[in-house]
Amino acid sequence: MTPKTCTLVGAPVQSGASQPGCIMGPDAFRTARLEDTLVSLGHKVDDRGNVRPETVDATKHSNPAIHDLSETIGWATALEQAAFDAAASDAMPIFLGGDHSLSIGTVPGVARHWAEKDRPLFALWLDAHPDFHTLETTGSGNLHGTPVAYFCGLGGFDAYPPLRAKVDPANVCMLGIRSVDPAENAALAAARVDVHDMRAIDEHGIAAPLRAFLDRVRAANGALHVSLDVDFLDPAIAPAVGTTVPGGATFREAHLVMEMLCDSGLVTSLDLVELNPFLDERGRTASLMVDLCASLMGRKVLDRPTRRF
Ligand code: NNH
Ligand code: MN
Ligand code: MN
Ligand code: MN
Repeated sequence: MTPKTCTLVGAPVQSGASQPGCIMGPDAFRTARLEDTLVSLGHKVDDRGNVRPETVDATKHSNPAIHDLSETIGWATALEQAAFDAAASDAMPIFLGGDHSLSIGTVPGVARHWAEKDRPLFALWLDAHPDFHTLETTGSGNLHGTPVAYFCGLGGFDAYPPLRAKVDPANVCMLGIRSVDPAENAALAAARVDVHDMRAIDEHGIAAPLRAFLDRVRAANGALHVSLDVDFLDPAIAPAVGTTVPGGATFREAHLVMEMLCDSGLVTSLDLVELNPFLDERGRTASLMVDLCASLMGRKVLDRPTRRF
């Protein structure tokens, strides 16, 4: 892989989740030696430290389940700008979460950058959940369940910052899905998002839908943002997440996704989200996430290409 500059942007957001702990995520990724790992693969690393949220006036919403709305908006506003700035060079931004509500800022920020370059942004959502609620439909009120519906430009987000660049829902691919709320199911179908649940992955493997998606990104000369939620992974290998769902991606399925993404050369930015170090076992989840990032950034078993059948 051609050497890159990786821009690390810490986003210790936890207002979008129900339990505290994601605030420690960026420090855990740094402790798990993310920077050294990237350097050992030949990349330069520019760690910009942690973003600080904007202060936002207290905001209320008619949905009584919603909590920490102003704090989450404050993060989204700061992260949209930080993501736009980080994408503005040739560097590859890597956002260190933080719960998944950080993508309310990071994805629109990188989308604004690519819109200026006249390239469509695609998003690969690796998650147990589609995170496709609006402020009206969320029943848990946990705003980490809303980023995709927001950045796809759905209605029902008057309280969030006005979207400056959206992602076409047809350019979103989801893999690993196994927990979908009824309102999300209806909205995903209406928006025609390319969703591959675990049942489809059991049946067809994970490589086929990913290859088809990457072909679409390449054909459109698109940029590609990857959002990796810890709960994409099976909880047996990745316990450090507040919302474990059984039946997730195996160790090899997850690495294969990252290896194929690396070979594609298409990935332009990455979120590493939902790591809750308070729930980890001797750092194994943080280390696995760093190893997956290494596979994405060029770590290989063999240094010559393996024959493809
Ligand atoms: N759909 C559920 C909700 O809105 C779960 C969202 N939780 C996540 N998403 N961890 O990735 O509360
Ligand atoms: Mn998520
Ligand atoms: Mn999830
Ligand atoms: Mn598909």
